[in-house]
Amino acid sequence: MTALSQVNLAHKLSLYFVAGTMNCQSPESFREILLQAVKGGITAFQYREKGANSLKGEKRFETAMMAKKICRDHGVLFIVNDDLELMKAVNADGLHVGQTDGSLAFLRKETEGKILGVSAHTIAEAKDAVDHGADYIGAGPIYATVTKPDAKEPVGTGVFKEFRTNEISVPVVGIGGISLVNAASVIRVGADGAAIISAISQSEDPRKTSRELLLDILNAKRGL
Ligand code: 3NM
Repeated sequence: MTALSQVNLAHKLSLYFVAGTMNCQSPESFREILLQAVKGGITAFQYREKGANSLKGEKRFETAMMAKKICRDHGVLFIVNDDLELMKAVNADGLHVGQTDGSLAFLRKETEGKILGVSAHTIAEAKDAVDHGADYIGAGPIYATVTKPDAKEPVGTGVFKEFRTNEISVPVVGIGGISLVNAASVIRVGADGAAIISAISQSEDPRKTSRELLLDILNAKRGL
């Protein structure tokens, strides 16, 4: 990826909503929540259909297609979590994988021309991901989270500075426990974006929350 497109990607990852139907009150409410989040100004969306009560097969495919259309209609980046076949089937903008989701060398080859994001909890994992051609890193959990049952211990906000001083040059987004309370601080300490599940999916007003998150994040990026 060129330096210029890295700057663009860092901007497109500013407010990164992550969700599957199981993160919403019902599978039916998923569409409305995504639509509201998009109207509120999310810049990227990751379709993460995972764990208990997640959709499989045709329903999963149809939901991904619907989500992609909403994102494309509004210029929002559309990334699929940990499902290479689904990413290809819906022609998403990219794939996001964790540390146990397969060989990065293989995944990088299979996602040629697409964005590849990798979750990293340590500097060694982040370096390995960049060495394998990851386009961005998801660092977390930054704060404690109840959304991911198998989440590791929080790494804290020092991780962004640590990654930068260790030559991680690709954009880095924080994930885990990020909400209106702390999104700006995550940016101020060096994150390029905030990846968020519950603060948007569980909000009483996902559009308003997304709008407020975006303003906080963009202001923090401008040093305001
Ligand atoms: N990945 P919330 S933490 C999906 O540490 C995910 O890699 C994490 O949910 C990681 O915004 C997490 O509700 C859950 O805290 C984020």
